Amino acid sequence: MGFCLPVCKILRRGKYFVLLFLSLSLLAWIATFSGETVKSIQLSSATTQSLIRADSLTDKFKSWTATPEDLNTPPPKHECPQESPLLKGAVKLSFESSLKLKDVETENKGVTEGECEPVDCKARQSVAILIPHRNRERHLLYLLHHLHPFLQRQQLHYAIYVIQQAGDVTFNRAKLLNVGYLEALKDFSWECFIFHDVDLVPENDHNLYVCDNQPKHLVVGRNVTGYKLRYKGYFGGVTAMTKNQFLQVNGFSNTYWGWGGEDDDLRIRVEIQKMKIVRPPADVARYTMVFHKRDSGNEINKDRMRLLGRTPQVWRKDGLNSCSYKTLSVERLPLYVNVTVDIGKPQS
Ligand code: UD2
Ligand code: MN
Repeated sequence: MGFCLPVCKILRRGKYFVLLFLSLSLLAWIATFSGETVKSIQLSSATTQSLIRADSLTDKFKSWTATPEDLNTPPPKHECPQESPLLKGAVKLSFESSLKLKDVETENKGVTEGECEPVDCKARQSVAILIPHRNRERHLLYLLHHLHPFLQRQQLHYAIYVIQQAGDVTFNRAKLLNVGYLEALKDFSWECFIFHDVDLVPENDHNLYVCDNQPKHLVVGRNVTGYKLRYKGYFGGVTAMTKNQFLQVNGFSNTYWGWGGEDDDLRIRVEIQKMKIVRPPADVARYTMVFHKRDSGNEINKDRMRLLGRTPQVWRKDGLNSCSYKTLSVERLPLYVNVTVDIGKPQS
């Protein structure tokens, strides 16, 4: 017994310790478990809310994590003035035989892949210039040389498209212009189109390459015709039509192979739609036509009068909506987009 007393005391106290330890563990476990439950309940309701607020949170997050570039983004540009302060009026044109494509590229460093826009204001119109072309390289060079600075002085957003007819089948200016319209719209939603002969160089930058609420004929006079309008309904050389005006007339006819008639056909389409051709004043709508002879492969179209007679009957199904062609290449050169197409051949 003398030995048992202290040992039994320790054992009895130990029992309390064990009990105390067990109850503390139980309390700790209950506390942890209930904490998790509360947390998971809170989380599930928060998930719904966080879904709802996801957008605004993303925005906030973006603003917190904005990079220095974002912060340096310039404010939106103001619209360019109604009349560009850069216009010079009548300019002296030069046609140097020594001119090289490289020179014109160097003079137009602000142009990328034929496209340019004003640096410090927002252009009033986005304009695609469409040039039908085959074997007139020299003329194209002179035109690019004058047209790029001319369009920049007018503070336009513009791009130049050259549509090359592949092969040596008879030339079809009108169909190439339809192709140009369709191809250019794949790049950008141009609101205005200028259909432009390769050999006509504008002499006065007040002749604005923008569209009006009516189709516009820009060539009142040429050096070769004593700067006189050829005839009242004349609609050849350079014309400006909005995307919708051109769509409304179903574009050009595709059936004029060889020289002549296609410009009058377009005028008939415009008249059928009750639109009225407008022209800038004669003293600004002046052009120099680079001298040329009739090209081989573009002989006079003897069928043109017959074709013009049936325009009112066929315009709905002959035009943009029936223009079939095969694009052979689209080259994005520094000064223009070069679209080479196979447009087929006349149907005999
Ligand atoms: C007039 C019209 C033109 C068109 C043509 C009849 C004017 C100022 N122009 O031009 O718009 O109606 O008669 O089709 O009235 N081309 C080539 N390679 C060729 C053939 C033609 O690139 O082998 C292109 C080039 O863009 C040229 C245009 O087609 O400027 C019109 O051909 P043109 O210059 O031989 O005809 P032209 O001066 O009588
Ligand atoms: Mn010509």
